[in-house]
Amino acid sequence: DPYSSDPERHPVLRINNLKPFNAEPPPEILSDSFITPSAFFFKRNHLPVPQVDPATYLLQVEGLPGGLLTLSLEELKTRFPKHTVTATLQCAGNRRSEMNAVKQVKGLNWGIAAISNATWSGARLRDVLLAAGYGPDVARRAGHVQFEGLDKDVTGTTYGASIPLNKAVSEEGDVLLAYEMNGADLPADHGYPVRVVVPGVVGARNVKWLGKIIVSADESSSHWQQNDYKGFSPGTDWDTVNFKSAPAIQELPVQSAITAPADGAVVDRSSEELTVKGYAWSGGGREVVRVDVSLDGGKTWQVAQIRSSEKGQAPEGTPPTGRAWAWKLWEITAPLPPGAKELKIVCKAVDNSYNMQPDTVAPIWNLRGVLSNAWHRVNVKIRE
Ligand code: MTE
Ligand code: MO
Repeated sequence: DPYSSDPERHPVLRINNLKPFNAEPPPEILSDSFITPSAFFFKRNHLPVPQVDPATYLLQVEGLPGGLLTLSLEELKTRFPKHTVTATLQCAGNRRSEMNAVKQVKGLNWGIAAISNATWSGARLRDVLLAAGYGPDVARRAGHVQFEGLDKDVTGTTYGASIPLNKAVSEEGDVLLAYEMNGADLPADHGYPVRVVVPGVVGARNVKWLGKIIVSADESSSHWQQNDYKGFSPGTDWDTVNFKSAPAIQELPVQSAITAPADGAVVDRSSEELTVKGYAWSGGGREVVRVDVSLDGGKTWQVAQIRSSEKGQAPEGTPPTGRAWAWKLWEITAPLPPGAKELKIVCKAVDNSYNMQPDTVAPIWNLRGVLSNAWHRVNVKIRE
C-alpha cells in the first residue's frame, strides 16, 4: 500500500477521499481563528505523501543562464532572506458539492471548507531565480515557471504545475519557496520540507514536496495544468470539451461563504438575536472590501463587520495595498425578524475591483465543478 506511510490526521477533519487523502475541516472551525491551525487546514493530495529526508533533500533549478542550480534545505534557508506572508489557499473545487446539486460534475465533493489561511515563511522564488541567473534576456524567451513535486504515481509521473514567469519574478508577487507554516516546519501533508506558495493563485499551482523548478517557454505539460483545473461553459459536456481551448486557472474569482450557522440548524426564538459568520477572499491580491448578508433570501441586505486579522492589526507579513493575500473573516449579529419561521441566509462579497459573486450556480456550472462561487445560502428554522 503506497499510502501506508501517510501521516496521521486530526479526527475532526471530514474525509472526502482516504487514499489519496483529501479532507476539509468543519466550516465553523474556519471562522474560529484568522489563522487556520495546520492540523485543521484542508488537505488535498493527488498521490501518496512522499517521505523526504531533510538531510539529503535537494531542490533543482533549471533553465537559467547559470546552468543547473542545486540547493540543499540548509542552503535554501541560509543563502536567501527569510520572507513571511499570510496567504489563503483555496482549491479550485471548493464548494463543488453545490454544482453537483445542480447537475453531476466530475471531482471530489468538496463542501465550503476547501479553503484555509496560514502564515508561510521561506525564500522568495524571485531571489532564487535571480541567484540562478535570471535576467531580462530570460524574460524575452521564457514565460512560465514549472514546478515538479516529489510525489509520484505508480508509473513514476510526478505532480506538476506552472505559473506565469511574471508572477514568479515580480517583487510584488510574493511567491515563496516555503519551509515553514504557522511558525513550524511544514507538516508532511502540506509539503515537507519545501512547497511553493503562490499568493492569490489557485491551490493547484502551490506545489508541495517541491523537487524541481524549471524556467521555460512552455507551461507545465502535466495533466493538472493541461487537462484539468480549467473552466468551461455550462453547455460544454465531456463529448465536446476541448481542454486546449481554455486557459489554466491561475487567479481565482471573488468568494465568500457562511460558516455558521450550519444549513438546517434550528434557532430558538428566545435567543432573539442571531450571529452569522463566514469568510471572504478574492484572487490576485484583490482585497475584499464588503460582505453583504441577507436573512430573507436576498430581498434585503445588511453589511457585515469584517475582521482583517486576529486582533484588528494587520497579519504578519502583510504587504501594501493591492496584495491582499489573506482572507477576511466577517460576522453580523441581527435580531430575529418577528414572525419569521425560517431564515434564508445569503452572503456575497465584493472585492476592490468591484467584482461580485454570481447569484446562482446554474449559469456558472461546469463539468469539472471548479470556480464555484455563487452567493452562499444557508437555511435555518426558528423554533417558537
Ligand atoms: N502538490 C503536490 N506535489 N501534489 C498535490 O497533490 N495538490 C494541489 C496543491 N499542490 C498537490 C500539490 C492542490 S489541487 C491543492 S488545492 C493544494 O496543493 C492543497 O494544498 P494543501 O493540501 O496544503 O491544503
Ligand atoms: Mo486543488
